[in-house]
Amino acid sequence: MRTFLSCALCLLVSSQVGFCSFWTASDEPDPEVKIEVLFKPEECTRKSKKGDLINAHYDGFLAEDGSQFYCSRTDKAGHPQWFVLGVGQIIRGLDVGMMDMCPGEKRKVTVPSELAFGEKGKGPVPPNATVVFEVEVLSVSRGPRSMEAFGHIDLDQDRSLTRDEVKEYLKLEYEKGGKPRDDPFYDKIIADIFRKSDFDRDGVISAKEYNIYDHDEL
Ligand SMILES: [Ca+2]
Ligand SMILES: [Ca+2]
Repeated sequence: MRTFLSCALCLLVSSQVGFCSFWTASDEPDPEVKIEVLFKPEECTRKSKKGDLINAHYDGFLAEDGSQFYCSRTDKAGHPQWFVLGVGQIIRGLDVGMMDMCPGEKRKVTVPSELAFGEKGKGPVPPNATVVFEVEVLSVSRGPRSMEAFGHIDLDQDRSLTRDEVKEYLKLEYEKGGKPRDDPFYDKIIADIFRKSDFDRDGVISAKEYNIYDHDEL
């Protein structure tokens, strides 16, 4: 049975391909997603692209009456959310609407229902609702999901990733970017990655689990 807790919803329901599965319908950017840039930092170190690991806040509103149905700043203890961009971990409209964003950038993204919660709606989102997200990207880093990256992460080359292997990889990536972080920082990302990717909960991410969305990069 599919369980969708709230609208945090699709955004966080990466392991359940179902409600979110309409993202596979097309890989073309959809002209119906409307993007307004609210703030763009002067310096842009890296622009988000498919497969990147993103850390962001997003607030969700109904276009019809402006009522708020999700707020990442107060829900989930106010932690910004981690997700991989462009692979169906978030609603299709945001996968499209959050491309090419710089760390620090803020956007207002208006998403038609067919690229959001569809004709059924979800929780507080009624059927056929256009939704508006105000998103703020906090960090953009190279995502875990390419088989090339898998090979780099898998230090002992046994075709599965342990937490230690993932941690080593993240450390290297952040050090390369000139921003080494402390252990709790990495542990939080790793917990999130394993929650979303270790489908059989055996404590390692197999090549199949790792690459479940990325058929086009095989
Ligand atoms: Ca390994
Ligand atoms: Ca596993």
